[in-house]
Amino acid sequence: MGEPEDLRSANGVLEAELTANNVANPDGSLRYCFTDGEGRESPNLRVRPGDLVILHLKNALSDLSSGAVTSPPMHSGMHAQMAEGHGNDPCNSGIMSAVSTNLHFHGLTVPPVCHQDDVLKTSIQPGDAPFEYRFRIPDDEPPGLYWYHPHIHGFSKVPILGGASGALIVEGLERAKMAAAGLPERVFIIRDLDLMNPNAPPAKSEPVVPKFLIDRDGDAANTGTGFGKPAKDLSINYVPVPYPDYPPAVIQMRPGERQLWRVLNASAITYLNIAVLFNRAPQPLELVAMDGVPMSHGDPTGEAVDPQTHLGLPPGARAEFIVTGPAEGQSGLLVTRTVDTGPGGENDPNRALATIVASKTAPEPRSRLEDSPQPLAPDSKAWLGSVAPVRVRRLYFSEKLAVPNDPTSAVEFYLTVDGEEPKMFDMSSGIPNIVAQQGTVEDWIIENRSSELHAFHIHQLHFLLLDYNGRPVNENFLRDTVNVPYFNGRTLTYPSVRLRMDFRDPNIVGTFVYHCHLLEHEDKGMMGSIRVEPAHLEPQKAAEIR
Ligand SMILES: [Cu+2]
Repeated sequence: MGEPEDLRSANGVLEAELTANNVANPDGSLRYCFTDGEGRESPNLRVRPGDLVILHLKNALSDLSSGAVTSPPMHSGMHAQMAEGHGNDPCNSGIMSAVSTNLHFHGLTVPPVCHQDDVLKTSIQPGDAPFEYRFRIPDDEPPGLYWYHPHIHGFSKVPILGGASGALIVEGLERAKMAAAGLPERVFIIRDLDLMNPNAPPAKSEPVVPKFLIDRDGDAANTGTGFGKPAKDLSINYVPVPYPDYPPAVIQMRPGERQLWRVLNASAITYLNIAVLFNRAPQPLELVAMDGVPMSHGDPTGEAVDPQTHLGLPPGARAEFIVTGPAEGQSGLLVTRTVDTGPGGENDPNRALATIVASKTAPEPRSRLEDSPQPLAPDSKAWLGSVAPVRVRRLYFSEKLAVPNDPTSAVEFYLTVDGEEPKMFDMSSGIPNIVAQQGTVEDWIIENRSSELHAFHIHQLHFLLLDYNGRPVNENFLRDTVNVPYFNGRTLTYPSVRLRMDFRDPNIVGTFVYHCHLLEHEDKGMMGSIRVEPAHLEPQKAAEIR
């Protein structure tokens, strides 16, 4: 199995062309991809803190929706914007359609402004001149795995499902975690795609054959058994591992070799729970970083790695961990274990992703971490867990039928600030749902009032998971995406997570979004916006001028 090719910064600059392409296969499946000037597919963008990133993004998308003859559906705010004469300014066009594109740099703490990391207004149309992204990787960006993907609200699921995503690696993880020094590294991008064999019965080897049901999104519903037809197929580095037999990809390693694996869940809707098995026994995965941030980053108490036997990764999440290869002659398996998405969720069954084959002649990985790195200076900011929040906010996920008495009507998805009326996110609204102040820290309690799992993600910053379902979790790492457990209808309170949100970074002043990272939920309204005001404004003043 191949790995994405590397585009590395040189002399402090990474400059590349990226073209958004799509194609409809004869079987009707849609494939999306970013290619660089040399035709490399979804390359790894490798940068260092302080580097300048310049990307020339060209939109070469065509409208693949069946029977499309006229212009694609356009965002409701478009006409008003056009009337104001914004025309085709990609920074303010207001056009968000199936053929629009842009880039979001998931996890990076770069400013939420056009040409950097804005998704509220930035939209590039086919025929537009190449659009320039130009931003600096902050000097204090934690080293680790980030990623890029388009983020056109209402149209994010199809391109991601089609493969439009790639890794962005901030080098220097070994400077924060000496355990990784000198190790060869691998990048594994797991994506989901529409089922290649949707009508096939489950493999005979499955111990149970659950009844096939459809959830409210129209996907294969959670069977609660760990088996049966998945909602989506998975691929690893674009090698599909399709239902029903899940023919695994192949990962070659030298016997007993230690490697750093960087795993990204770039799925549109599929939750992963990654494990490595030798002879069916789970192996320790020495967790080094989550969501692009090294374990105990900024926490002076910890250098040790965290041994886990499985790693839950909602769509959008990343894990970087050290794997020790099988002995010669022994074979291993990279699998995802089943994820209980709730009675309203989709089916994410147990399945293999790749066999791990140990051989003395396995090719060495292309990249290797530095042998004797300069240790990273400790984070100058206090550990998030020890900073007092200035306030507590409550938000909740919920779902509702568009026509309450009609079970066949569309489902609307909401992410609401408690006390407000649940509404699908409105791109044309200039009023943020939340106003916060730079320099502060807040606690957000996020409830799930629906019967399916959701994945909370916020742009531009990381948070600390404090409580999961009311219980303290004592995590020594940060996340930018987290599962919010489903409501089973039997508890007196709704399930929730408590997150400590970090607004201390001066880079993140401006307006940006938070949303469910199941993209069909985001597309159907499960999103909100937050404006972070500069520190010199009193919060009350900030609210008045919004
Ligand atoms: Cu969701």
